[in-house]
Amino acid sequence: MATPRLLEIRQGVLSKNDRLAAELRNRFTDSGVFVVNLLSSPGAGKTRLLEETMRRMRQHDLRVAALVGDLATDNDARRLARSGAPVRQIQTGDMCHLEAHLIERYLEGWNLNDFDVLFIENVGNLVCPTGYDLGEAARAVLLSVTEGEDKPLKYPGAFISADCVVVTKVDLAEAVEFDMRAAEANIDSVHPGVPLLYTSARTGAGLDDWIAWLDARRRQAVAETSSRG
Ligand SMILES: Nc1nc2c(ncn2[C@@H]2O[C@H](COP(=O)(O)OP(=O)(O)OP(=O)(O)O)[C@@H](O)[C@H]2O)c(=O)[nH]1
Ligand SMILES: [Mg+2]
Repeated sequence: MATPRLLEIRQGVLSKNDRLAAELRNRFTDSGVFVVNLLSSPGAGKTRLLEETMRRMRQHDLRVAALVGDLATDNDARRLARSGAPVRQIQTGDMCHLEAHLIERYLEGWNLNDFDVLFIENVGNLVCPTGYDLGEAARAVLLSVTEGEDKPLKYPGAFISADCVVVTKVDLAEAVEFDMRAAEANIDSVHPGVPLLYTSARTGAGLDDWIAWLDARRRQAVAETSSRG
């Protein structure tokens, strides 16, 4: 058991973001909301995947909400709000990632008990968001087939931090001569064993598997919380 002095030192070492993220994580756990942070390079298909995911989850009576980060515009929030779910846009100005204090601020006025799942779409960037914990229970990193197979090798940090990797836009794989086996080997070399999912938000391929993965993680989180009493 750590002494109070040791705890003090440990807390001092934690960055401000990490402390705030830990507080958020406790709030999310207490409220029973499962929080997913989505990371990818710009245009990999985060919003399109979320549009489909949120629509389908709502059809299954899951209460979903989303926060979405971009440097400018509220385009993505407007797209996601079409699902009928509560959505808020976070405009970061010149910041290429979301931070825990922004999540805290943009949650104000929402009752977390009203949600089963909260999605956080991070700013499109495979570098900056990686080191910023937002208190999420799961982090999904998207790799679209149009980016090329080598991105996991070039931007390993994001893939190492992932709880799952979603290969998106698989309907375009053949047209862009995407080498799926090479991509899988690259992902596995930076994060051995990470769960891989394959989706096309356009055709609907793989969406059931993705939603089943989310659901399994959510149920696991709920079970862990209730076993802690
Ligand atoms: N063919 C095809 N196009 C897709 C798919 N998913 C997304 N797109 C298209 O790819 C483009 C970018 O998709 P978005 O969902 O806006 O990507 P994003 O990651 O949210 O982009 P940022 O928020 O700007 O980083 C849009 O034109 C989408 O319609 C897919 O599965 N198949
Ligand atoms: Mg987007």
